[in-house]
Amino acid sequence: MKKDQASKKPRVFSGVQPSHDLHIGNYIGALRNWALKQHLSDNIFCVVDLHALTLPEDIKPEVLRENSRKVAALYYACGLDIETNIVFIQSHLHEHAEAAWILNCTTPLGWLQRMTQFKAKSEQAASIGMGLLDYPVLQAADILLYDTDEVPVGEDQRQHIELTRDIAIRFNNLFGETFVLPKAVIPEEGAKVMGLDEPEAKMSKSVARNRPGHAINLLDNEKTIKKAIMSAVTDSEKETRFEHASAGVINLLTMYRALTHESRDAIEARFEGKGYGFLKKELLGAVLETLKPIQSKFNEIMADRDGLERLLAKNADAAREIAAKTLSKMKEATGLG
Ligand code: ATP
Ligand code: LTN
Repeated sequence: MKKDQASKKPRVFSGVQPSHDLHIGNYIGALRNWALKQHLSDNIFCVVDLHALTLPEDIKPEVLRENSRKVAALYYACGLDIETNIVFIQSHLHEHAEAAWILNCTTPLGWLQRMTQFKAKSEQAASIGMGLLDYPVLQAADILLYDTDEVPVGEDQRQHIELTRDIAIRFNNLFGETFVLPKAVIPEEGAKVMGLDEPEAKMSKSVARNRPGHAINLLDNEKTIKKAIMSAVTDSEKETRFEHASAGVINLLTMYRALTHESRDAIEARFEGKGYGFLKKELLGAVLETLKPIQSKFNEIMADRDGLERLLAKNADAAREIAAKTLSKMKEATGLG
């Protein structure tokens, strides 16, 4: 479906699961980019707590509820303007689950069984609920309910956004033009930050929870961050270069570049012949400089809990106004309601 041509800025929608503490990979791959380009678009950012429930053994109810507020506060602390962005908690609206059910009925099972994230997570989980398989359909509902044009995410989400397009196309073919087709927006640098202790694997919240030194969490203190960076895996070479270095060294350089916005040439010149200890020290400085204002803004927002609750309730109303319209189109098209 074409949006009103005269209409305004592109609609941006994205979200993060409030499953565990957010890390620097979430920031570099997603949150930071939301803030950087916020003035160019009409933005909705969701704390996807229904998604966090797909591995229910992983998270206690009171922790999930508190994490949802913390993640919303972090969205703002990472630079989103409170006045111009809609930040809300997914489960505050019933429309997402309802739209997901309708899309479930038009999405072939095989499409979901092919998702690499489902395969990886189901291998690790002790027991697998239907929600884990259905996760990308709920994600498609999130995106499609808001006539989304762009979805800024890290590399690991590319497949889910492509699936969202397929789900939208199939629904449009079956029931008439209903959905805008969204596209993924993935950063050139830092779309896949790797684990500090295992640079062959993506830095991940669920891994970080059980492995100190895997990630740098956005709310970590200086001592913890220093320890994680100083013990990051590198190699026995001495070349501090983007090309032909080991995965660990490339990861540290990539984080450094993403945080400082310096060019590759400038970075290689700075670190030439200096050894990895120097690189780690400089990276530590860049990380602390980035996280300090984020942490203090976060603390400020969390100190006014009532204010935060009121803001989230107001934003849920604003989101509902948009989502309800699309859901009623879906119901109309399918003969429901
Ligand atoms: P989990 O381990 O619980 O799946 P996660 O660390 O993979 O969590 P998500 O909530 O799945 O984080 O992702 C939130 C956003 O951060 C998404 O846009 C995702 O693409 C991005 N992201 C996650 N991990 C990384 C990473 N290591 N590097 C860059 N971007 C990332
Ligand atoms: N699956 C995403 C989280 C997510 C999301 C969304 C991202 C749920 N719904 C809609 C973008 C748009 C993840 O990052 N793990």
